[in-house]
Amino acid sequence: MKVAIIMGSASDWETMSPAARTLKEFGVEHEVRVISAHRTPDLAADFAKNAKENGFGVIIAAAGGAAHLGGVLASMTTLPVIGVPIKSKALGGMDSLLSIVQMPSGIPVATMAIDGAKNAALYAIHILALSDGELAAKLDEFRRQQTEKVLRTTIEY
Ligand code: RP5
Repeated sequence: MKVAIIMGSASDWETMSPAARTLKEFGVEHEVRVISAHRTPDLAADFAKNAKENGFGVIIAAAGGAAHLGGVLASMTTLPVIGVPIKSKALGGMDSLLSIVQMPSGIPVATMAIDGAKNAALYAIHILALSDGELAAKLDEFRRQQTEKVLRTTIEY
């Protein structure tokens, strides 16, 4: 199953590229697209309604400001949607965070940290790994190496 990385604007790409990089490192097929809940609402609806039959298993939705993208996509699919609040110029991303996290009961969106692109990819991998043993083994190895790295860390002072 593929992962979709959907961004409200091309200006989100710099923040979101680590998500694509992480998926690539894990060998997870993915597509990156710009779809805006406000500027291209018809496209957003079309994408969400057809995402499952188009082979997607998880949708990552990144947006800043009035960040309704994840919620709008989630309202039209039962695929898991992971929201990434993008740091905004005016309010530092608090607007994005609150727009994504405060979903009405019944339409969940898993909300990452502000600019949390890498964790969004990892969370998507966690979901796919539930039904993919090879991916689950890669995730275990990633965790093992991450732990090793921390244990080897020394501070010079
Ligand atoms: C949101 O508005 C986008 O997700 C982006 O984070 C923000 C600014 O978009 P641009 O004005 O740079 O296109 O919709």
